[in-house]
Amino acid sequence: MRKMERAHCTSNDGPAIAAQLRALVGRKVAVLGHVRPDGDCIGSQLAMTRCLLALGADAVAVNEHPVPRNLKGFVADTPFLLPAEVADLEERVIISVDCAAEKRLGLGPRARISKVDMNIDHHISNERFALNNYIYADACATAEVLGCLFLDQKLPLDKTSAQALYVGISTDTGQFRFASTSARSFELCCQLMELGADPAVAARELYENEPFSKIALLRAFLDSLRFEFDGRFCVGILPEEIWESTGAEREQTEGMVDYARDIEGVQIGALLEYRKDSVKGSFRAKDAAMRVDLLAAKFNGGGHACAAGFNCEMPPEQFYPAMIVALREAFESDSNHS
Ligand SMILES: [Mn+2]
Repeated sequence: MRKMERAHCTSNDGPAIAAQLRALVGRKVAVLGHVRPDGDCIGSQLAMTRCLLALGADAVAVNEHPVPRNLKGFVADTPFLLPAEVADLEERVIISVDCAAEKRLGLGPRARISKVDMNIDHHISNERFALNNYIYADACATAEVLGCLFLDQKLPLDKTSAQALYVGISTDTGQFRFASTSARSFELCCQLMELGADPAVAARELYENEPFSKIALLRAFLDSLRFEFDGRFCVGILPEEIWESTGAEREQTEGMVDYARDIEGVQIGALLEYRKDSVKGSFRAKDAAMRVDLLAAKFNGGGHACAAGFNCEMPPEQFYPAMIVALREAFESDSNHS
């Protein structure tokens, strides 16, 4: 295996991390991710678990929630288990990947573990809840951290892991579009391809295998789009009855809000899920200056400057006017600054 040519996040810590992983030979290990796992979480858990198995550890990947349907095809023979399926979770060395806060490990795993031994992540907000914390906010994905580490330290990285790490990087960078995408990300993906990663196969699994219920949900969302503030804000609304009429699952709203944000002239896009007495939603901005995290915070939510979500105990007919008031403040302070 080639070494990475470019200096990167784990250049300094790599030998120490590798030594800790190699010392797990013969030990029982659980590799945890975060609740509602995404491509980077599953890809990172998968590669870490397979690496440890190849080193001779008894490793399993454990998640509060099952592997999402569009990621199942990448798992192959990797042991992904729910907490209830791991009788000896209490006895295992715990490694968490891609998880920014201890509570994001989920109630199931947290009820069974007393400490986290190693925490590897790329979220700047990581709460450093483990005994050993390796956080690299300059990496586009946890999969990038692990890919660089495994290649540099000559740790086991098979074809299944190469594909899963590629999936983690391509999904966490919005298919190599976000500002976090670096020359190093591409250099790593080049090496992952040499190890057997296949972007076309990955894309087919990820994006070209959608259940029709998801497209029906998207159609309803697009039909509902409306504009406020002279086209600077675009919002789509999913009513409570939509789940029954389309047969869609709630997790299938993933990525839908982007359609509202992506429209020419729109600065903030939103997706609202109306329930009887509450509203769940997400905001997306093109520019971090819009600070949609502060907007979401007004409705019991939070997140990043460009991407935030909330779950607000307020009936929809009260919520909408309250949201308009909050947006007016956001847009007014934006025009003052520009
Ligand atoms: Mn990630």
